[in-house]
Amino acid sequence: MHRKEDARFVRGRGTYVDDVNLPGMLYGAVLRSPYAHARIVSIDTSAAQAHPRVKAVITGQVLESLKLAWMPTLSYDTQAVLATDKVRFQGQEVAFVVAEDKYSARDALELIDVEYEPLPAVVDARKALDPEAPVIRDDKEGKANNHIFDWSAGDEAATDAAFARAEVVVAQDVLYPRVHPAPLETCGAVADFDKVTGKLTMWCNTQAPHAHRTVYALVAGLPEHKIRVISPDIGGGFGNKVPIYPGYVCAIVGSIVTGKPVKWMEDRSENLMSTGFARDYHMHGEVAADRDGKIRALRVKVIADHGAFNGTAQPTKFPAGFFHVFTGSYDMEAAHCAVTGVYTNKAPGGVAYACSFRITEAAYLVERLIDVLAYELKMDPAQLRMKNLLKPEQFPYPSPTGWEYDSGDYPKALRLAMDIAGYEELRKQQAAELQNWLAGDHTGTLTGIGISFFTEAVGAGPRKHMDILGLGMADGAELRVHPTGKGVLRISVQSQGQGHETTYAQIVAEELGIPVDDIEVVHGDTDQTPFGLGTYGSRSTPVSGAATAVVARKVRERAKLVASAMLEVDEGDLEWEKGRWYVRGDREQGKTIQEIAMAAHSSLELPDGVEGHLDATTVYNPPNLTFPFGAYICVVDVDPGTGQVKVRRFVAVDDCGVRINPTIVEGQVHGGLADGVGMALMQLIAFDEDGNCLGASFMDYLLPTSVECPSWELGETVTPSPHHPIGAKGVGESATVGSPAAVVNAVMDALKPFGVRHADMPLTPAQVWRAIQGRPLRT
Ligand code: MCN
Ligand code: CUN
Repeated sequence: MHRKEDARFVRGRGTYVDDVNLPGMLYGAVLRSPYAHARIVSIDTSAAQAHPRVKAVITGQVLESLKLAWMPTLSYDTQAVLATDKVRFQGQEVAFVVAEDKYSARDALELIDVEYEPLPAVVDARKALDPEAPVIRDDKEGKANNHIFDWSAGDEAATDAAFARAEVVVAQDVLYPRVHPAPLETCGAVADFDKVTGKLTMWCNTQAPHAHRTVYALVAGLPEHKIRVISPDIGGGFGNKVPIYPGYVCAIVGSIVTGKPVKWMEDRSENLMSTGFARDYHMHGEVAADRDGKIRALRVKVIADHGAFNGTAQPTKFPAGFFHVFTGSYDMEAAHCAVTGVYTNKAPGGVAYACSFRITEAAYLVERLIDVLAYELKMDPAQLRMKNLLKPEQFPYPSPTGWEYDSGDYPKALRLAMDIAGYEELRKQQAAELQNWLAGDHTGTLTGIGISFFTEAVGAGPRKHMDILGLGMADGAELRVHPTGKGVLRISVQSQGQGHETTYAQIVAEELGIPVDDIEVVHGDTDQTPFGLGTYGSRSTPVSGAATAVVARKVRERAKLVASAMLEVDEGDLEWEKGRWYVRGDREQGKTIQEIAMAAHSSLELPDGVEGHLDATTVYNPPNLTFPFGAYICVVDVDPGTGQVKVRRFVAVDDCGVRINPTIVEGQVHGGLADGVGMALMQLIAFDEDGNCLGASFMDYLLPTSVECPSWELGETVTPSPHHPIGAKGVGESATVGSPAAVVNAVMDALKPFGVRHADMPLTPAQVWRAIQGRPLRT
């Protein structure tokens, strides 16, 4: 089925935040710090105030008087809305100008005179805890270093014992560098505070409207029922639109101060420089194994760069997100990871870009380690994986770090990917090609074949274990069937391009037999939808998708009672088939869901205790996460002369359980694969030693295009989730989680004859070329 929402998108009729224009609306612009670390000596706003079209200039000092200079982050830290004492990263918000048009607002920024006293910056996370490192967060009482948290998972003693016994131990430092989700639409908001009603309406492209509303209520002290957050069409989120940014708060304050609606939209550089980035994990991984390749244990130490404010969004109990699924898809005795989070003079964030709460980092690490082990043991990486993959009969599988994988058939997925790729044949071609190279024919490129196998944990989450800022992660859903049999579904999650208006209508259609075009999905408006924590961590299908199936089943049960009154039979005598209840043994005697809907609203006398109308509500608290998985194979051509990498082929076999809309799933996978190729080969938010951001435009921060992407070759297996009402697992981040390792493994495979075991992403031509310099080709 085609996506319903595309009817407006392909006609250019979507409504994005920047399309919201209110009468009398003013425009805001943010003055940002040119320094990564500096003390603010003074701020003179008088010239800006005097600009004829400027309506307000807000500084940290103004906010301080309103007790709004600092706001809580989603990780129980604090973040400056506008800097008061110091600036702590380049691009940090220093002042906010509100003017009659956006050009005047920008012009007025240049009239603000800020005197800074530059301080040394902490750029390398691995040096953040050095005793001589400047202290970034001296706003926190008694804080004398840049330490945020230490967190660990797994059994350390058992892991150490397994390492002590091991025949083979290999270690590898692996960096997952800082990247940025870079959605095409940048972040923005229109805040409209009505002084008469005391109601704040906030149009803003957030992925989590309800969570934002609650946080605004807590921060600004506004009553929650007087806040309406509307998240209209969104041009891509990828996790970038989960946090609350200072710009949003400034827009709200601007509206309160001026009494007019205030619009704030970032430009591209502001988005890349100051909003939620992703990754920045410095990982040291070790694997213990037998000489025949049987893995015994994994041990990992991580330094996590969280930037200047700990603004990541992850369930409270898990400061490193779900990184502790780093044992991946493999069977082993023991595992342990220790993660240390540190402050640096960089933009805050850390959990974004289809991260699955840090599973991207975890999957990349373990898949690199497996290849490093294969390199040392001189084993084929596919064989090594097959030897260690979990077996179907091990599910539900309790992992050494505390997860319970719900279902899977891993060897089948890997075998299918190998068959689609023609793996054995590829290896033969590669060997022949290498012989030519060794014989002196250096005219062509070198083939590399890379495999990755990933397991994700998505659908946060069981309320018992998971909350964000104390808010449990259950999702509400409401379904109302009108008298004529048309339905409205209201859900708490919000689409940034994933096609929710289609897929959730499909779930209702499947459960009730109402045509999919007769169901409207309402989302993204806190006044119109039930509470829920929003879209991220591929949780919509596992949580809100389940809520949708459950609420539709409740309506079906209600319809049964109405049908029993209509047919004058006992409800126990009714059978369901898609779209109607009928009398068991007499198929002719039945009522369609549309007939039942009309009757439910009519004068028909209903049995005692049965309410009229046809609707239901539910709150779904998932019993467990869902564990999608996949097997990816990438084939690259590497030119040793230039370091250029071309992705020749990419095979992706995904298993996300039952697929609601196969086309949308394929689209999700295509997008994620492009993301993975981009991260592996070209994307990087880099900094110089003073903390200047070097990646703040699309000239420097390279996104992949169709030119760099091959024609994806997809395959699928279907292992339903046993605990999800329709057996579906999330898929929105799978390909981004799984694909970088396949690309990097492929490039390393091509470089193996040069004796190269590992090089860090992004594998730009320069990075690849450097890795092989001074290394003669050998077998
Ligand atoms: N789906 C399906 N069958 C399944 C699983 C999913 O048909 N078994 C469909 C779903 O119904 C939904 C889509 O696939 O329409 C993605 O579902 P899901 O995996 O539940 O992920 P979410 O809807 O929660 O989306 C979030 C996820 C995340 S966290 C990021 S980051 C990301 C991603 O989605 N950001 C995206 N994909 C994106 N796609 C677009 N176009 N834009 C983004 O910003
Ligand atoms: Cu981590 S990026 Mo998605 O969960 O919105």
